[in-house]
Amino acid sequence: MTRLTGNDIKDVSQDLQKLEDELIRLTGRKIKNIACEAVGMWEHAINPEAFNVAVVPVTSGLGVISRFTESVRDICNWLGMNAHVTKTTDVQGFAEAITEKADMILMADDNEFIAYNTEEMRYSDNSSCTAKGYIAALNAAAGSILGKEVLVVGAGRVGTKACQFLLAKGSKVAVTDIDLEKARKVAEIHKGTRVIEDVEEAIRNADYIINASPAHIDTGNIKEGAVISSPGVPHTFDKEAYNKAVIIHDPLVIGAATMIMQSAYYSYKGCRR
Ligand code: 2YJ
Repeated sequence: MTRLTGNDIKDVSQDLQKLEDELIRLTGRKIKNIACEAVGMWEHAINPEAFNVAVVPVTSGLGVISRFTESVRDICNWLGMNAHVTKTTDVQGFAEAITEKADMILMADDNEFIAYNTEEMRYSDNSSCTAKGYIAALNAAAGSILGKEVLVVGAGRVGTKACQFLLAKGSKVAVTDIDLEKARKVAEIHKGTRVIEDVEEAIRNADYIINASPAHIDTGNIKEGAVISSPGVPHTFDKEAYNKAVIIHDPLVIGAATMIMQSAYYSYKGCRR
C-alpha cells in the first residue's frame, strides 16, 4: 500500500477551500456532499457539531508523517465537527481520547487508517471509504455511471473495493493491473468483473476510470473527454492530461471525509433521524 509522504499532504489544510471549489466545478458537489453520497447518507441525518473527534498520532512502524494528524483534524473541522489532535501518541493517545470521551477516534499506522466510533464500537476504514468516495465523485462528474463500464486501474486494496462497490452500484466493471494475477484474483472474487490484460489499451478505450494505482498514466493514452477519478498517489498527471480529461484527485481529503461521515453515520448520537 502506498504510504503518504509529508510532501503529498503539506498543503491539505490550506487548500481545503481550493479543493471544495474544484469539486463543485467538476462534480457540482462539496466535499461533504460527496462523502455523504458515497455512504448513502442524507447530509442532514447527523449533526456534525455533536461529534468530538480525537486524532491520535501513531509513531509505530515508519513513524508520524509531518502534518498528517493536523490535516485529518482540519478535514473533520471542515465537515463541521469538533476535532483535535491528542497530546499523547499511540496507545497512550487512544487512552487519552477515551478518557476525554471522544465520540470518534481517528488513527493510522502504515497499513490501516480508521475512524472508530466509540459509541457504536465500530470503525470505518480508509481503503473502503476511499473507493466509495472516488466512485461517488466519478458518478457525479459523469452524470451517472449506472450501466456504464468503469475501468479500475490497480487491483490493490482500494481497486478491489472499487470493483465490488461499482458492481453493486450497477456499473459494468473492467480491471487492469501491471500484475495480471492480482487483476485476475479480483475478477474471481467479484464475478462480472472483466480483466483487461493490456493496461495501456485499457486506458485508451476507457471513458470512465478509477485510478487506484501509483503507476504513471501517459497523457497520450488518455481518451479525450474521459472522466478519471484518481485516488492513486503519487499523482503524476500533467497539464495536458487535465486539458484532455476531467481528473479528480486529492491525496487525503475525499477518502478521509468519506470515512469520517461513514463512522458518524453508525451512531445515533447527534442523529436527526
Ligand atoms: O500518525 C501518523 O502521522 C502516521 N502513523 C500516519 C500513517 C499514515 N498511513 C498511511 O499513509 C498508510 N498508507 C495507511 C493509509 C491507508 C489508506 N488506505
